[in-house]
Amino acid sequence: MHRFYKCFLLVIWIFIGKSHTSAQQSPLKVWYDKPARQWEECIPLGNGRLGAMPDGGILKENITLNDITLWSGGVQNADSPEAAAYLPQIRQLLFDGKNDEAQSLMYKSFVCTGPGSGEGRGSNVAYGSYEVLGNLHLEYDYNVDSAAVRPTEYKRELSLNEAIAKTVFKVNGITYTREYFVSFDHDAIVIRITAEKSGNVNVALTLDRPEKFLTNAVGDELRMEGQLNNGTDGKGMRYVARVKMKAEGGSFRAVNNKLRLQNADAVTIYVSTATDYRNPGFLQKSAEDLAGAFHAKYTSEKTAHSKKYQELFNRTALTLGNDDKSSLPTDERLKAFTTNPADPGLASLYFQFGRYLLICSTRPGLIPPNLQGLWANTIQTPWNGDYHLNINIQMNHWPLNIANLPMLNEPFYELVAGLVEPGKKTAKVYYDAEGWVAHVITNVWGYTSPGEHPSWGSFNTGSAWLCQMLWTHYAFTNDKLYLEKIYPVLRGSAEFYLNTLVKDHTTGWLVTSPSNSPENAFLHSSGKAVHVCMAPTIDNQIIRALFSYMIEASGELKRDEGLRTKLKDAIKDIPPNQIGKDGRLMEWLQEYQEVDPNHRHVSHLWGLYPGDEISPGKTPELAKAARASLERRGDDGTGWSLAWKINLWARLYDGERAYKILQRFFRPTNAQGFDMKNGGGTYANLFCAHPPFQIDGNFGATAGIAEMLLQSHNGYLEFLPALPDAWATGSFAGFCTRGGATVDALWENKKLLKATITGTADNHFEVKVPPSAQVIRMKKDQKVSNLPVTNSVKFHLKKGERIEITFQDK
Ligand code: FUC
Repeated sequence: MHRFYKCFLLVIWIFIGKSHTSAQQSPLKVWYDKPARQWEECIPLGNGRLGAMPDGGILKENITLNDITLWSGGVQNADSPEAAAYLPQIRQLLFDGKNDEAQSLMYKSFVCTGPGSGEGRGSNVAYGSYEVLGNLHLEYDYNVDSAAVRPTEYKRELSLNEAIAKTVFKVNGITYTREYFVSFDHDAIVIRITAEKSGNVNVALTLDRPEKFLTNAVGDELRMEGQLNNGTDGKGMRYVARVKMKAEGGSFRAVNNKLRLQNADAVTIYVSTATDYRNPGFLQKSAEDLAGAFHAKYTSEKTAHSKKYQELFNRTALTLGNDDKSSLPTDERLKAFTTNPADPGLASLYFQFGRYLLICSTRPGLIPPNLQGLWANTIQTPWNGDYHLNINIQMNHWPLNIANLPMLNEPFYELVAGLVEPGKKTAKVYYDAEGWVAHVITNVWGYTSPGEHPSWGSFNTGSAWLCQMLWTHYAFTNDKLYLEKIYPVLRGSAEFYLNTLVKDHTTGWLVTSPSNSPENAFLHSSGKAVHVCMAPTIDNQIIRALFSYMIEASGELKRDEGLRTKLKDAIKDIPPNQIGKDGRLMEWLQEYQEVDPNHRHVSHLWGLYPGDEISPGKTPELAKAARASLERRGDDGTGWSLAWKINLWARLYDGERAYKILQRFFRPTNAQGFDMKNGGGTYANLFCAHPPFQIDGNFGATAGIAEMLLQSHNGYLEFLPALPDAWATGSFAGFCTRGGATVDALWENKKLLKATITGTADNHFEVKVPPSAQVIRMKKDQKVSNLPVTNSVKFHLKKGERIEITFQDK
């Protein structure tokens, strides 16, 4: 290895060693040399509530505005009271192998009342849709004829280190600079425009949205207000957006729906928004937010903003090798990666971009990132921009534990906890069962009924999957107070499945019925493509996980002994994972032939990831079968499907294959519209393309990159379990592990050199020593011990205690 690079790594390591919380590889930039030509080329900014996406246009600029709470629709009762009456008959048909008939009956009976999600176009029905807040239009004048405006030295960039975007260019020899951020300090959007030469800033502002708005200049403020459709009496959510300019010099006028500033030296524009979602004082609140930002000094606001953001962002660092290609504009860099993936810096940038997106799209006290995080540019967001429970909302939260953003679990917890009450009703109405359940889709209004079409809408194990996510957060934090908090949610979910599992007389197993393997169909003996079935593999894996967590939690908290006994009995009868004649892990209880062998959902591999019941070490036969299934599904897919496969290959310890999928995942696209098969890729602004844009893929791949470097689901820490050659030398800091610790690591030529584990909770830990290495030294509390060669090292850490392990080649 080059000597310089070695020194560089050492310096990074010392830096990391000092305090991983302040460590950060730098600088992390996404950048372009031209304005955005479509929305998916715009830089996304956000502060967990407000979003802004400037296109960086020269004469005209559009900034798409978002507020994560802005939803049409409203609370409704979509439970169908007749459904439960059909349940025995549907189940009997399934026991009799008449899945086609069971399905026909379900299509008639086991759906919601009303239009449900409106087939994914629910903005005008009660289900509602996440909607764009509006568009801020800026018109610029450069004191020359607009036809003569020829910008040079154009650059548009986002600093991930600061959460600030910038557009810089020259017109007529004058440098113009625009800075944009969505303040984590005063909860407002801030845009500052300066010209190198005084008196050269000319800008006019208007504010609108595609419908349901009224914009007026009120004094020197531009105000847009409106009310969305709730799908019943039309009187849905109310919102307000306010814009104000702070001019430095020049002449300002506010007329009708326009603010105009001429010949100023500089201007700072402030935007605040609010909705009445759980916020009756929203008008007042938005006025206060605007005033707070407006009266702060720009430089202080900017510094305070970045500082608050960095409290979260700087909790990890990652280097995967050289970052030479950062000199390419990001869109060019993506293109280059398709032909030559020797750009390890792109993966580390993407990892940190994923963390950036998560920090920007949710915050404690609010709601979790939706299908598009917080960014949408239409009234009818694809699939209503809602929360899908059969992969999407879960994937959105995959990185938060390992990538050290534990505080962002809170909005997710709140959303799930909010489903318990409506979900209890749904459980009673459809299944006559205790406990709570949600089906495939939910929104900010607590929707728990099945969707309007049972082929996808009747899958009900998503709610148990939500519980698995809640539990996983506990596994990472070992926080007993949090366990107390989630316990009732888990218990209610376990009660539901305990109540609804039925005994299959042929096998004696306890099965879910009716169900489906998310969105996939099989060829039934009737010759028809059928979705409806009993006990698809994913159900068995998820319910087994839920029951085992509940057994552990109730034991830990010394509660519900009776329930614990029941769960212990039931868990033994849940169908095991089965391997088919072709060596693949079976997706269904029977060895059906799937209609689409390359289907994007890889649901039956849930037990491999995100679950933990299949692993090459613990269950080698099942891992082999999972591999065979994955081979058959192929290496292509939609954005989130590719992201899931990265995690799955990582769990199979196949770093090269995971990297190959990452290369496919980074394939540049500007796709508009829907592609349900193999259209996955990455837009120029690094948003993931399903297509359309869906943020789950961003978060899934972020988690996948981390999963290639550190795993802890087997009860011990595994370093570099799926390291591709492309990342032969690198380091990370501040990753989190199950048990409650943060972890730093340094490696070279694919050999682990050093690891540091710092307790965030009191616990026992075990580190698996990579096969080619041996531990030479452990240092804890300044006490150094030289160790004999073993396969693993075990130690106890108290919160705040740190252990340093040095490795060398055998
Ligand atoms: C699930 C997936 C689709 C899409 C949608 C939002 O239904 O099967 O691919 O991601 O959610």
